[in-house]
Amino acid sequence: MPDEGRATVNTLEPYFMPFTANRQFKSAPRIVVAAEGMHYTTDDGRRVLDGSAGMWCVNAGHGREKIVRAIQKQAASMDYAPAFQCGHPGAFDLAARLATLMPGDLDHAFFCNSGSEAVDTALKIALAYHRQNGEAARTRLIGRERGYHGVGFGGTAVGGISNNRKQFGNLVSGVDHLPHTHDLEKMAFSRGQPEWGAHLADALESVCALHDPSTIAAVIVEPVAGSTGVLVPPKGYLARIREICDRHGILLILDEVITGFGRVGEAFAAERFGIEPDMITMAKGLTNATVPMSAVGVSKRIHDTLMAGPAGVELFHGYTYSGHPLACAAGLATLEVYAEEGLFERARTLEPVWEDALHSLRDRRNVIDIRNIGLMGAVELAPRPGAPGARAFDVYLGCFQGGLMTRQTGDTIALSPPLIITEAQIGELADILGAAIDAAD
Ligand code: PXG
Repeated sequence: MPDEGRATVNTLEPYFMPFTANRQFKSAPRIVVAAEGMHYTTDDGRRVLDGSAGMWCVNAGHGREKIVRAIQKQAASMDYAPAFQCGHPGAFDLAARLATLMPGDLDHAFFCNSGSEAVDTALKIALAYHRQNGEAARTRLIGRERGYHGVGFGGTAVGGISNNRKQFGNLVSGVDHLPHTHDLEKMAFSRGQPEWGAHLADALESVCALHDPSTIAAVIVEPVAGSTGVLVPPKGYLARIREICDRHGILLILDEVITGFGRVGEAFAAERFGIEPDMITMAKGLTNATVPMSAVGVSKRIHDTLMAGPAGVELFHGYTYSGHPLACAAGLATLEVYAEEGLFERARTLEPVWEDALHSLRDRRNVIDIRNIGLMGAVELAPRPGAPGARAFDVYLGCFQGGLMTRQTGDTIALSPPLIITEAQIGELADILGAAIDAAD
């Protein structure tokens, strides 16, 4: 093992860990110290197969030399450039590159640093767009139950995961939610998109009728709801959401923080599902998670509307680190790796193998659903009576001990390996997961 893999932790206490049971973790920590290709190395020298691409973000696998070198070169030549009233080539180049990848008339990119920032930015752009159009009453934002849109005020408010909301009260007024699309009775063990459920999109018509569409600025949904446990959209559902938005002048924001960059076999899920959003939020795979970066893809129509405003700054919004030079260098190199290695296509090619491997776990104890699309998947377990999430957490721990990194959300184990995974590694992943499910009572 290289020297840098021998890092140790001297004290655990001062680090207040995010989305983690701090007390539980610190009583039995899981520390990783190195990563290469499809594997992490733990502090006790074990190799762990990465079944979750970090947290849905390391799409090209770990330690990619081209990306590492691009970051090193950029850090050595210009570490930082002011983001406001000043530019550097990387930001323009990366925006131009993204414009060629994005669907429909999305042809501009606004850079931020996290998915949460991208979501809050997109929501603010929606408000600014309507105001500029003379429709200042359009302030209502519509999310969906079980949606995850990060942890900013806007993203938490439109998000629909109860645990993420209940500590914080009412964050933003004028928010409503569509119903989620998951129904175990109607769609358990669907392979790919469920046949049932397109009509659930009609709830948006009811929301429009309730509030009057002239008060609604935007609808934001994940094409495939990731964090909540991989809810694949029913066939026809997203197209119906698009139609209803169009009918009422409502902007449609697709949150592709997880689904972007090949996760479902195309640059963006919008393409896979055949719909054209007005904005796309993206992050994670944009830089292969090497340097924090996110972006909002903005349509020509929205951009042109804002550019037609009064002279001067068109959008009073931005971050010190918008378009950070290191992130741009990482992003450009990452997009080259995806293209050179055909990783988006690879996800599509591997999808049937992935699907079969996951669904082979169908008859294991306590498995009540398996869902998949692209190289995303989830195995849902029956909750232990009176202890929601406990069984899946034991499976998560069992996988980690058995040499597999997964994500646990509620009673679901979620999976999203790097797109470089081999067929043999898909088999290995299913074996370790199956054994962990068997071992959990
Ligand atoms: N939108 C979506 C759809 C996301 O999945 C965010 C926004 C926020 O991104 P940031 O970069 O602010 O975290 C996300 C993030 C998990 C998990 O395992 C998912 C996310 C983050 C961490 C863990 O479910 N998604």
